[in-house]
Amino acid sequence: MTSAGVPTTSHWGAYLARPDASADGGIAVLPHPADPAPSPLLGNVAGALRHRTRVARPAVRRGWLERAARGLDPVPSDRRGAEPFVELPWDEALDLLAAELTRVRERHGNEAVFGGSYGWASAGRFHHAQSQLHRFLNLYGGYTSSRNSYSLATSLVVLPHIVGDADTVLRRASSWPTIVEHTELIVAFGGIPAKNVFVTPGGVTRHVTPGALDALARRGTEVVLISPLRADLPGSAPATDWIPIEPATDTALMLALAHTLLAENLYDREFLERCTAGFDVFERYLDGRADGVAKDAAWAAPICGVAAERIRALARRMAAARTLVTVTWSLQRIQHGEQPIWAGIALAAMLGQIGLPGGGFGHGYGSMGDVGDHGPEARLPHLSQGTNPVRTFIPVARIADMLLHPGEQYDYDGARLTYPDIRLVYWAGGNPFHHHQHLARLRRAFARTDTVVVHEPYWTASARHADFVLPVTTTLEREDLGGGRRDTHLIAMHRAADPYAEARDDYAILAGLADRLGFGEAFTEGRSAREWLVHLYEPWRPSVGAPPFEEFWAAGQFELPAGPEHFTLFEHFRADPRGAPLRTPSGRIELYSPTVAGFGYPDCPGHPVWLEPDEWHGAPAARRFPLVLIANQPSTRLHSQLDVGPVSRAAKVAGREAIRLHPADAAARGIAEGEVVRVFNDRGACLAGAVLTAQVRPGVVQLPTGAWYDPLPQPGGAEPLCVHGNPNAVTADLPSSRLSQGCTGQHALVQVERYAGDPPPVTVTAPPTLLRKEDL
Ligand SMILES: Nc1nc2c(c(=O)[nH]1)N[C@H]1C(S)=C(S)[C@@H](COP(=O)(O)OP(=O)(O)OC[C@H]3O[C@@H](n4cnc5c(=O)[nH]c(N)nc54)[C@H](O)[C@@H]3O)O[C@H]1N2
Ligand SMILES: Nc1nc2c(c(=O)[nH]1)N[C@H]1C(S)=C(S)[C@@H](COP(=O)(O)OP(=O)(O)OC[C@H]3O[C@@H](n4cnc5c(=O)[nH]c(N)nc54)[C@H](O)[C@@H]3O)O[C@H]1N2
Ligand SMILES: [Mo]
Repeated sequence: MTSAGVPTTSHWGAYLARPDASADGGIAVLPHPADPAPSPLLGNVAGALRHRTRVARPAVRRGWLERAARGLDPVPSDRRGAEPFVELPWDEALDLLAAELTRVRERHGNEAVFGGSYGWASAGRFHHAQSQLHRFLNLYGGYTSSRNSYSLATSLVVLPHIVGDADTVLRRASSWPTIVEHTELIVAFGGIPAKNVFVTPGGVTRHVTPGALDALARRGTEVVLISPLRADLPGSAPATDWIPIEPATDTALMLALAHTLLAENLYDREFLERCTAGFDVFERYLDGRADGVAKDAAWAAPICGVAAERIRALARRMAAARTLVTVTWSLQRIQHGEQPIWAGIALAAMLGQIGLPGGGFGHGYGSMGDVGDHGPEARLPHLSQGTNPVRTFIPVARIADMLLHPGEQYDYDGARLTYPDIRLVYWAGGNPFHHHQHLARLRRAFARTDTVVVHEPYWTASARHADFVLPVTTTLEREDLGGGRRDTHLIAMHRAADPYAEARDDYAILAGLADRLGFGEAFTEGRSAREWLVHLYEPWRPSVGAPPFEEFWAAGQFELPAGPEHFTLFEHFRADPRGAPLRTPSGRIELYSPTVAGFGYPDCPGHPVWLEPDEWHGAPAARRFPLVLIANQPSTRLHSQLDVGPVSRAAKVAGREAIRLHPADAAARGIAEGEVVRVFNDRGACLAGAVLTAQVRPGVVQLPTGAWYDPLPQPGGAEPLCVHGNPNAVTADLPSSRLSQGCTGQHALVQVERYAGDPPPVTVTAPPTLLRKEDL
């Protein structure tokens, strides 16, 4: 602990907080002294802590409460998100909710409760909202859950078929020090976006990627940036080449690079024979024997907007150097997102450098802070969630399909699943009205259920679309143990501020419900939150040689034992593919998977292929909606978190989220810098503030995710207009494929026009209308 403040952590890094009456929010925020590259996102914390959009008291949607007052059961309602809320004392709200949980379980069974509750919540090992909720719902008798993430669903499903598991690729990625030392050429599909690397689930104390990018620049390592956006590689990096590829066409480019290696005999046949399976099938597709079309550079050039000679030259450079092929996570967050992952691995396999220091394949450098980090791989203390007696689950991004189509069947990774009939949706620590696609459709989906419960510190769009909104504390208002993947420290998260208004910890809220439902003792095990911290810490500490709890707490942190600095993905497998096989059926890298082929999915055959998506320049819809929108991660916040914070607010243009467009596209539409524009397609529309830059490919516009959704009803049954700039107003709710059913929110076809007249005001920066019971 230092006099500078008390230690705490966040998904964007550890920091110190000090009460300071003169500062915004009454708190001063300082970077952790051990962090060489603190996140700019720290600047959102103080100004958001006491923002007027904090939820002050439990609140229930008026229409829901009125039925309850008349002794009627709740029913589906499209008034969700349109009605005022009534504030209630905690006891009344919890009594009502406990009764509703009992009704749903008795009438419809546990499967009717959707408790997937996807989302990032906050750092902290004990107060982790999803863990708390899942533990609660398991004791309640179970719930329909969700599987995988919006981040990575497609990779999580396809990687096991290609290389045996996803974890190795994600958690044992070649370390930055090894790359800095050995790599001569990085071919970065999606770039290495520096804006993203401050974030790691659970937080880190020492951010390593910014320093690694500087070191690459000093060494003069060549980096080829393949992205529609120049900003995906920091200016300091020696990007010998910016290849502003057409969005969604990376697979075609990868195939053409692979074809060039094949045609010019620049590939490593010995590696392919020793370490991969199915190259012969892939080869027949590449050279055109399979379908009559050679996937050569001339074929790819018009698809991906890169000249054929440039493709061939790049392939030759790759074969002549120690080359690392990296693919960001964004590339799999589109339709057929399996293909750039599979094709990227096939390309790296043909180069024959997988498992060699500085060579091979990487997934997520610049997507998440821990990819390439060589911090300790310690197992951190964690709260047991128990087991869920209900087996029903959905792939996470199928939420709206589930709510709209109960009883319908669908495919998933070789299985045939059925959507359950959900009557109650329970969310703690996520913002579906930020993270899901086609939000107007999600509104209709939420309208189909009886009751929606949301725990939130803030009046987010998801809170506004709920029936029960229960105010929760933020990390600064409670005590916890903090640490993330590859973190160097376990942080003693001290309380730095009193809970806002009547906010309670998720734990306390669920304990109150558990009491009413008769399993209070099983849920709390009789422990206070502080007692839980000791309970989680003490049995864990011998594994890392940490001191007793009181000592750790007073010190404010514990530095975990360091691990090796240098390691290379798949080094052991490469050295001895028989002795250290992969967990694929063949034990090798499967460039053709008989398992996937056996599923018979046209949208994900058994080897990497080029498949046209719906949302790209070549689609029929592009005639009406000619711009490809990239809806990527915001540089000014984590998703939708703290959108009301100063760093996020400062980047708004005309009060809306900034959309970047090429000056030529703007000129063609009469749009000037700083003007409000309307971004639209058949699925909806949003407003945004125009920023003109030649650093985006013409025909491409970029609007990051996370502006709080602010839907304004439109006349004539049109979809609502989000006046604030949430791109999920226009994205499509389409799965990546039948194999993985992943999120495809990264791309959407849109048109953009100048907004004529006075743009309607943003309303989400103030709370919704709140009534008292006496007002009813
Ligand atoms: N179009 C498009 N959409 C996307 C993406 C994309 O690329 N394009 N990316 C997707 C990705 S990768 C992701 S991971 C998702 C992210 O989607 P989410 O994880 O849902 O987004 P967050 O804004 O982090 O939501 C977390 C919510 O938890 C609340 N919260 C914080 N701490 C606590 C707590 O202690 N208790 C409780 N109860 N609540 C808390 C926050 O206020 C916030 O509202 O978005 C996805 N959506
Ligand atoms: N500041 C900040 N950092 C974050 C997050 C955040 O919300 N804020 N979220 C975190 C989370 S949960 C996740 S999952 C990761 C996500 O990590 P990613 O999914 O990798 O991140 P994105 O920013 O969505 O996309 C990275 C880049 O890919 C490029 N790109 C998009 N489409 C294409 C394409 O078709 N071809 C090529 N070649 N490039 C393309 C875009 O220009 C974009 O900037 O980020 C994490 N980091
Ligand atoms: Mo994510």
